[in-house]
Amino acid sequence: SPPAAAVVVSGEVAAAPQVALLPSAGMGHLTPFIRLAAELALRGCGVTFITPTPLVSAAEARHVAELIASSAGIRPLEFPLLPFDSSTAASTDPFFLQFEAIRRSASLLGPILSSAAPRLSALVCDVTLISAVLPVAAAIPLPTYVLFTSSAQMLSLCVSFPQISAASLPAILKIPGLAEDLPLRSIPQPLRDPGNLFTTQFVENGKVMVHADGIVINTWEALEPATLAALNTGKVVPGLPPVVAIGPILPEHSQSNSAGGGGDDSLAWLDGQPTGSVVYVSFGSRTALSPEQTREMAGGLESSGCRFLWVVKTKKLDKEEQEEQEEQAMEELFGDGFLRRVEGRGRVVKGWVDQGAILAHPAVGGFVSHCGWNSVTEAALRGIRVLAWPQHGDQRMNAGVMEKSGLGEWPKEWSWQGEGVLVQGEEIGRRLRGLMASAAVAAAAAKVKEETVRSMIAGGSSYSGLANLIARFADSR
Ligand code: UDP
Ligand code: G50
Repeated sequence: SPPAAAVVVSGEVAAAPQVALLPSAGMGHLTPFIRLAAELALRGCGVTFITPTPLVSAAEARHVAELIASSAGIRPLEFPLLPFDSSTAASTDPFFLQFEAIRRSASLLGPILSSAAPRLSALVCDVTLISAVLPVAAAIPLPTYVLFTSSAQMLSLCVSFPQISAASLPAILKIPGLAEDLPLRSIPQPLRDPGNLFTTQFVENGKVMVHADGIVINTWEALEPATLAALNTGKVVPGLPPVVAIGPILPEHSQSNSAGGGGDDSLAWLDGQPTGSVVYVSFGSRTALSPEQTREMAGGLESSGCRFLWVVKTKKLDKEEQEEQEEQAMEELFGDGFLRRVEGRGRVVKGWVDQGAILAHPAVGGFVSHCGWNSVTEAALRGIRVLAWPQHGDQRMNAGVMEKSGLGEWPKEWSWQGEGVLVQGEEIGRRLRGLMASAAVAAAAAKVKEETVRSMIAGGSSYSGLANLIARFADSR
């Protein structure tokens, strides 16, 4: 059906709100913005999608292009960035450097936003950019909402971290208002270094969250009830604006997410596998395992006896991966004869796959995941049990949320990046076999799915959350 031309706000018909969306770098940040754009357009909002250019990864460029081509209702707006010399920055991570490049270009946004036609009612800005963008939007003035692309648990750390001295972090962190302690080993690695670029940004962003008009978050009541309650009753930080849970932001309504899949025929392969039998293995869009750990992973999948679909990444950046010699000794990477021995029950792919469609396929029953937040939400939506193996960033905190929900298991002793310890293939195989054989986990995962779907349909908490948000956008005109 065509988008409604107007929304009803407390009995009156108001003009449709005009919302500008400003994502930052990386698929984990872009994906929820693309989904939110589609949802808002579907519910009658005018949507302007701002793209800071140039983008970091090929995947981002393809997905933005597909969004613009597919949705007539969404207006693209290019935001050309100032040149940024990253050679002296206190990080080498290409995504953190792009956060910084966008942040340093924020002043250019003023004229772009104030001259937008029709006149904007609100801006939704990625959390990684908020401290740089908020003053620019306030000067217009334009009501500004944060989209928090990770868990409520992570949001709690973000808003309370400025109060914790990064110079002397205790081994166990206590976040005000939260019952559970947070071991230092679970927070994003760069935060342990007060001089790291990510830490500087994180602290600045955390400080200004109280000044935003609202915080929109891609989680839902049933998944993180206590944390959301603590955030919304001032227990974590006093004076926080409303934290509106709208997740999981529906993948169905948006584009297929197949952009530039390069003819991957994993779905056809899944068609030939028994129901619930296949373990999908992926560490997301920006995480490569070391060659040694990749070999152990291969050993683990082989010894598990499970059917599997494994997306292998050897480089953090997809552009570098594309340049890599395709023949770069897959055999050498996995160990002699691996591909031959697992033929028929295992499939290894390189490059982009349509993860949303894979997790929705009836043949898929398990997911070895790094617990990027989008991946956790997508697994919950499908009731796919997860074996968590966080690698960096917010992933250990997300894994904790995932495990608490009952969706899966997290072997907490497994190492992550920077610890320099290999997880042995046999151990991986053992944990995976156990997870796939567990009727208890299967039942708990099915329950998570049920609660997740209920939150999204009419009358559900996230459905209402989005409706309330749109009403706020309309009010602020
Ligand atoms: N994704 C995908 N195909 C891939 C890799 C990733 O569709 O080959 C999607 C995945 O479904 C998710 C997003 O990209 O929506 C990755 O975000 P996440 O937060 O899970 O992890 P990140 O890549 O940021 O580490
Ligand atoms: C990347 C990462 C760690 C990490 C996140 C990443 C988050 C958490 C939210 O994207 O998204 C967040 C990030 C940056 C910031 C404020 C909040 O300045 O490696 O936690």
